[in-house]
Amino acid sequence: MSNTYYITTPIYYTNGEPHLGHVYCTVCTDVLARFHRLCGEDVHMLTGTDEHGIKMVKTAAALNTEPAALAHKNAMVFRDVWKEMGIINDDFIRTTEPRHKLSVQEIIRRMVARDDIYLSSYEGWYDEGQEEFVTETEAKVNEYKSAISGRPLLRYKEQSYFFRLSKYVPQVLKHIENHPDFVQPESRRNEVMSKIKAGVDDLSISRATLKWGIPLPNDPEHVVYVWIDALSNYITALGFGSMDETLYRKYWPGVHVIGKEILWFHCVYWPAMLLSLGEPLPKGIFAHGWWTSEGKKMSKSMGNFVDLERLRAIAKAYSNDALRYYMVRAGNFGSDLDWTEIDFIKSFNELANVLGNGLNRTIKMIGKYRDGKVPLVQAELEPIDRALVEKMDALGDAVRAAYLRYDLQAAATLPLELARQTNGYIESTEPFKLAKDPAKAQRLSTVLGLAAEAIAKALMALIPVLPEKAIEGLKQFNIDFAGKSFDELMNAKLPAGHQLGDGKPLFPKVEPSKD
Ligand code: ME8
Repeated sequence: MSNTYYITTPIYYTNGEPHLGHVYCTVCTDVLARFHRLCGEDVHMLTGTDEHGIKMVKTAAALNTEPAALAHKNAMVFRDVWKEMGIINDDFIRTTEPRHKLSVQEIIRRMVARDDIYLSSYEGWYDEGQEEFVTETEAKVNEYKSAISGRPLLRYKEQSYFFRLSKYVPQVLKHIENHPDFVQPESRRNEVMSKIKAGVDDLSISRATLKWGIPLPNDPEHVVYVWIDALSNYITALGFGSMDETLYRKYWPGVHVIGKEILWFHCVYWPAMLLSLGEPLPKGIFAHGWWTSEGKKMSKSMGNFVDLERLRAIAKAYSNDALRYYMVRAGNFGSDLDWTEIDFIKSFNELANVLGNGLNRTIKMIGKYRDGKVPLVQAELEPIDRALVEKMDALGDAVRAAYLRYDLQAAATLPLELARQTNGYIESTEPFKLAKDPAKAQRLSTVLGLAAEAIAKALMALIPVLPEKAIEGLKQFNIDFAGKSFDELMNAKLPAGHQLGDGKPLFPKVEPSKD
């Protein structure tokens, strides 16, 4: 079985800077990538920027600049912010790069050679915010406004090349039906299937009235429709259609993590394009939900927009990992979510009081009562010990299963539950009292040994979600995690006599900011 794992985010539009939605999607993708990396898989994670299309042209004009300049400026912000936030993307693709453009042209050439592209004319509705053609029925339902932004749809009438989408749609539908995991969550899969069954026309894939895009190889007066250009990124970044297809051969097919509003493009257009090319379909497409902020749609005019500046300030004050944890735990991966300042603070306090405190008191007590050396757990266990052991022994499998079903929320909260149980265990077993009675020395060793092991397990299981803090915590345990797989870590025992490092608060208290 292949040991590779290819995972992608959408490539984001460069008409603005990254915001909460972009950061959320990239963080979740990074969490999944880190988990698979930790399992020893050869992971390749891709993100990047989608720089063409009418939206870019219009935004640039409004800002009195050129699309290329605007794209470059924002692409650099996206690229740098992922570094700043500790995202490990193996590549960053920009649709204005020659490697992408050449490969897209090759893709079109192959589709033309298959007779899957023909010249005709398009007359219909277009949602410029979404860069999406909208059918008359959908347009009417939404009163000729965008279903996403609410802005009026535009009427387009122009000559255009078309892709024979309808030819491939039955095959796409069959694939979705035969592969229940292809589109997740299930509610989204059902949504796509019913929309397909309602009928799908061929797709206009070129624009003659737009200059900002990739020229069609067979007719350079036209540029490639931005979604055909953008979707191709998942394989152009791997060198598809170039002189060197090594990465493509190695990593494709992959898993696409996207937001629910771009499901249709990924589940219908993209598989149909791949079928036309005779290439394998993606392994899976996972659509996550949308964020609102303080109960309302995020909007700059409403003042509830969670922009980059806000996210940076939070990460600076509370750490990148506190932000990651909040986002992953805020709701089920796949459901809509709501950002609130109060919930963020609650989630930070959970990290500090449950995980940080569990770690700190364990290290401190072992320092105080056992010279910082992990004590020997006695063979004879009491029911309360056994309950803790059961929980820690089950953690690895439970977390793995959660990741494999894309349940990132459970993957993040299960280790916290173990830490919570450990705190309760310490409170019930009262090691500070045991320490006063020399006859209870062995009991104290068991309690401290088990508490240490449980907290260490919780930290190990949290590495994908809290890459900085989990490792900082493991360093306090003096555990060398480098090169160890998830299974090895989850099965590791802290040997008696193992010398712990110094304890210090993992999530220090943050003074409320004055502004
Ligand atoms: O659609 N809540 O780019 P984009 C959650 N270029 N996620 C959100 C969000 C919100 N409020 N807002 C945005 C595009 N996102 C195309 C993609 S891919 C071949 C081309 C996230 O800049 C979510 O993941 O509009 C969504 O799919 C993505 O940002 C869209 O980013």
